[in-house]
Amino acid sequence: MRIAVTGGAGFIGSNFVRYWMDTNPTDEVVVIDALTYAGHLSNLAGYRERPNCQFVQADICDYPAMLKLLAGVNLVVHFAAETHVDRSLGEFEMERQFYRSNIEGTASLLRASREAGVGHFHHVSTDEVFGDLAFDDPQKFHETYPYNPSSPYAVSKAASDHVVRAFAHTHKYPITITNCTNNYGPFQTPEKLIPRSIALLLAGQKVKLYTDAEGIPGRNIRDWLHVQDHCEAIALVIQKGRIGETYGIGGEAELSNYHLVETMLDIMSEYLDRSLTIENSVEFVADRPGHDRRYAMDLSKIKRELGWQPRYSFQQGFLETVQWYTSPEGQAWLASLNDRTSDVRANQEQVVA
Ligand code: NAD
Ligand code: TDX
Repeated sequence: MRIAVTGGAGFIGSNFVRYWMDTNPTDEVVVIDALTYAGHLSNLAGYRERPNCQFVQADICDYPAMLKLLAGVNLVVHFAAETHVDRSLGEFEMERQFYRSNIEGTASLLRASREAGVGHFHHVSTDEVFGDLAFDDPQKFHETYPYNPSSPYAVSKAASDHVVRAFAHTHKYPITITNCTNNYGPFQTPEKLIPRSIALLLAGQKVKLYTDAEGIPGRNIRDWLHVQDHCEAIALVIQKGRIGETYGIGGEAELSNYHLVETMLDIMSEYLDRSLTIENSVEFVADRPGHDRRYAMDLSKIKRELGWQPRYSFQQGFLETVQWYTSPEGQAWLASLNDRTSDVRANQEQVVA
């Protein structure tokens, strides 16, 4: 089998390439990635060099290039996207890039896949398409929950889901879609909460905890899933899921950002051999505009149909993750990104308490 993975030099895409090559060692894998600020070839070290792996730097919006690359491919797994919410809230040139890559890019890739005769297209999406949940809402997001995206990033991913479904409907094209909650694990660009905070602590700086209008820091809740579990779930949906269906994926590990940072400080205190506390290591900073309160995914469908559930407990997965970023490998990886990874909020964050 020959598979193409878009966004395969990014965080989840690269973890997926390694997972797929480990579990399907005879498959040929074509990795397609534009290498934006979020794509790092070092994420694929040890895999990219193998004879059954081909890396191509290309933009998914480039239809002729996609058509050529997808010749002979059986399966497309589509991760490529602009993914950082804070960037989507920045300058219009940045916001526009979300619509271009995530919507136009998905549409162009779908057309090229069909034209090239690719037999299955898997679209990787997010639970942010559903908007947010109240802190005390007993209901979680599920596959038929109404779409209500609230940031340009979420809008672009919601639109991409619709593009995929409409294309499948119109052309009877075989697709599957997954909507997943927040991922964590190795090789995540240090703009997202977990790697950004670890990188700040390693540099002797303070974690920036977004603080709401009522002055409550770190109140927002996310449902955290280890990236390895996400990769396993995607592979299962591809191999055993029903064509045309959508599956929700999540970690069943809802945590406030405050609680997550406290746990991180405990683990990092041991590593740095000094007591890190909220008081000495965290700055409460102005909130993200329109900050979604809470995300959580109901896993009934994927459990019932495919027997999947996360393997990692948050405690174990998070400990291993912090250990990876503080390991020589993790620190070398972080150091190698310094010139390329722009932190959109750096030097702009207003301390509020
Ligand atoms: P990431 O930002 O780490 O990686 C994205 C990759 O896509 C990068 O390698 C980048 O170079 C590439 N890319 C961007 N635009 C491109 C283009 N026009 N053409 C080709 N390549 C392009 O993202 P991630 O966190 O690994 O997310 C991967 C996918 O999973 C995204 O579709 C995202 O919406 C989805 N997702 C992410 C999470 C999460 O918590 N990170 C959760 C649910 C779903
Ligand atoms: O420095 C920070 N301080 C802080 O308090 C950062 C970077 C974030 N936060 C808060 C905002 C969120 O409540 O932490 C939470 C997590 O923020 P992000 O890591 O930016 O993730 P989020 O906005 O929840 O979106 C993520 O999950 C869904 C991914 O970036 C998306 O690509 C994915 O679709």
